[in-house]
Amino acid sequence: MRDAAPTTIYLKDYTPFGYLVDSVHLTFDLDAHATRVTSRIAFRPNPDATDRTFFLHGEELKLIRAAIDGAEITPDVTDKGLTADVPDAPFLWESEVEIDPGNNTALEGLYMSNGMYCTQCEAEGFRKITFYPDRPDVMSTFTVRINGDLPVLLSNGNPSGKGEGWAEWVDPWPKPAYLFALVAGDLIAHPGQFTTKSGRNVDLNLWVRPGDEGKCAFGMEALKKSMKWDEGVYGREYDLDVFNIVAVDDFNMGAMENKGLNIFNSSAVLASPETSTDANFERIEAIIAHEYFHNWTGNRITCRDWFQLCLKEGLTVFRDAQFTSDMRSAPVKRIHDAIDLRARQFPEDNGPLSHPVRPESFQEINNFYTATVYEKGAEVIGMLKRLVGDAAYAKALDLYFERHDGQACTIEDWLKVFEDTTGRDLTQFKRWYSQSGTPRVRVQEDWADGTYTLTLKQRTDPTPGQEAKLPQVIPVAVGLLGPNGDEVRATEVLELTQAEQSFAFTGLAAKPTASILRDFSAPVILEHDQSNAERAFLLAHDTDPFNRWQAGRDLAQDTLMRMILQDAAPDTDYLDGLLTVLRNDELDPAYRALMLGLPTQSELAAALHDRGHTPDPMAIWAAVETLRQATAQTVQDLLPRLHSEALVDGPYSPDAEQSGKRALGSAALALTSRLDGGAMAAEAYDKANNMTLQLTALSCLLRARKGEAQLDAFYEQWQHDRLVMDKWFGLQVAMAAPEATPAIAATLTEHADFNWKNPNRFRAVVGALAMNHAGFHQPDGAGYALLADWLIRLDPVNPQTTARMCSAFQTWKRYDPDRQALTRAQLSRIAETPNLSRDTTEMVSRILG
Ligand code: 0A1
Ligand code: ZN
Repeated sequence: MRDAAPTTIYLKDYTPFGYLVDSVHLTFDLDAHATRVTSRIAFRPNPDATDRTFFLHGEELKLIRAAIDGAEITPDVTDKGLTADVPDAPFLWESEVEIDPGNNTALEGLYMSNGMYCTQCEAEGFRKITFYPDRPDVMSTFTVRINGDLPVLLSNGNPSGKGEGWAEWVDPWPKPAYLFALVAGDLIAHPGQFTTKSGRNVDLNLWVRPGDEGKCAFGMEALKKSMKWDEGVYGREYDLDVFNIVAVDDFNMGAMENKGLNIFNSSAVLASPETSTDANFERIEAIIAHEYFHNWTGNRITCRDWFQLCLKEGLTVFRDAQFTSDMRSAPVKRIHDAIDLRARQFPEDNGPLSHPVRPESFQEINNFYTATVYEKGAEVIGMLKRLVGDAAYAKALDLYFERHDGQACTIEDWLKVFEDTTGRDLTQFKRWYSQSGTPRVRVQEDWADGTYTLTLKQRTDPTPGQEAKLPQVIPVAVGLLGPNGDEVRATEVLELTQAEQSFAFTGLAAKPTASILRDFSAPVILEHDQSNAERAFLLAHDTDPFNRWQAGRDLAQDTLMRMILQDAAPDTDYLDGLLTVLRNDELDPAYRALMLGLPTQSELAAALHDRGHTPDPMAIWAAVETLRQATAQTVQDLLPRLHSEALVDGPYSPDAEQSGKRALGSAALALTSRLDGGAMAAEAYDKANNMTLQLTALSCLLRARKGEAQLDAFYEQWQHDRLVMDKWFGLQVAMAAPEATPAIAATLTEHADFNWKNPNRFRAVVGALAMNHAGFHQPDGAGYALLADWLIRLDPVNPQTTARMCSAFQTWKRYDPDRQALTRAQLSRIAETPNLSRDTTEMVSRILG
């Protein structure tokens, strides 16, 4: 049974643990339903702690034996852990427990996936393996012996011995328990080698299930590139003799940075041109880099407590974004990141789940692996770098690594290295970590006597638990363009620190057009009443690629809003601007493809709500369809040539150049399908020789309400490949007509291959339902009911994935009273489910508000 009142944990209550751990020795005797875990842990009193309560976390463990300094004891055990009387001096703790990995469907702790043992310990999974102070500030070296009748037995660190049915590993770097990992199974290695800049040879291995060998090469190359990049850009070298990556099919998240033994969701590492799209390749490269970069930002320097999660995640996302920008196109990456932030983080930050980048309380930490902690956390670092400059950023990071290596740190430690290297007072900047909500910056422009004055006003709406907001430091990158399109003022970063502040640009010959928030210099909502003529001017002339794209986006949003609210026709400024962009062969194809994108329907709903209107999902959907149709007609003559861009010569490569061309070609095919009813897409489907083209063609056909034969053929072709089958499931829901979406999703959940206990498959159908805006928000509430049914079913099996998917309901208060009532009923139904997990209970109660 659950606690009646779940406990809330507060940042302000932090106290260090009463004991330090000098070493951990673990022995695993693997068995599907009765694995024995024996621990020998050397504790000593912590001189920096006052509370000497000896409490070890432990959940779902069967205690067989416990001893202190060799003498057996009987500790007090509850469902949360144990307490015992211990000496006021160093002592050896021993315990033996039994666990049941074969029945662990929550995928936290030691569990099984397709006959393979694997672990997931972040954030608090180690306590499901053995009794331990399972908190990130307790760090120790680990020695692990695995006994098991399986060919491959892996753990953290370096191998220190192996024989028939056993292997031993020593991790010399002290680490918190959340970085512990063990993998055992019938796996095949894709090997590689890396020589570090100081000449250390590292054996790399990507371990996969038999049959997946052909999907390893790209991941291995991405790993080597990441290792090289971190040496070159951050001076960070790898620190063990081996680096292992394992692909598992059942995993709640993307991947995990366990020391020397990264574990990946197979969707985040396995790739081949036939089975993966360009977007998959790009994501895989970024995730491999992300996990690898954690070796320094997360592992060597870790978090004092889970409130500091952004210390490792914000920084590591920032680093992986830098890596992707260097490997691919920096403007394209920046635009993708802004799209993603607006799609995932803004709704979170402006709704009932809003929380600071560094939260101050939680019930279940797993609910705080959020877009705010990760992506806004990375944006905060980007702002800091912009404010102090590149050289000072590099110096501060050197100091961070030098000062804090081997420590469990806080945001205060992080900011202090910047204060110490730059002399800057970051007190106000720190509000980015403590204030939730997206700041809005309103722009006012004045022009007189050769002086252009920009007045910026900032405000942040109240968020749960934070009524009043203080001004934040907002770096606003601005450039000015003259009437002929020349840049008359190069980019300058204005520091907005007050609620309202004016900035004057003098000595101008004519009234300029301002390009504001260049490169998306801060994660804010810009409120700038520009005319469409000004937007079209920026779309044609802005030298900042981000804002040039943004100008097109603003035009698109403006026309969509007028189509929705006033039944207006599609705007010609937008359509003409687009035509000019598409005709311009000097522009990167990837960039032109981005220009063809529209704000998401959910974003439009938010924009309508912001302006005091109640969004009607069907009206939004209809406007987008009409605009797409008008776009197709306007650019019709260009489409055959643009589509042919996708058919690049030579062998497939997922690099930026080829994938950019395919993105443009695919966008052209999608528009063409609106004119020819899918004829060209059917041809493209037959000719497709990689998954990007195959899936694009299939999606165009489905959107044209065709493609039944191709859908069946796709199933026949790829039935054996679970990652491709996830696409087959997901695409049908994503492309469904709004009225048909809930029924199509429901039918797919009855398909023999719908293995709902696998998070990837569950997300492919149920997650896609929540992402199909007009389909999910059907007026009869069928979408809400179906999602709730499945969340209720999944919760006892996998609380973490259930809780994460509750966020589909977070925007419910934007919609009309009928939809609100329907949503509330479903949320209440979930909340009232007996024995609901702590994870889901917390999410639903926050969403209900
Ligand atoms: N630290 C990982 C993310 C992660 C978090 C929790 C997990 O299980 C509950 C798994 C992975 C990362 O940032 O990649
Ligand atoms: Zn991470």
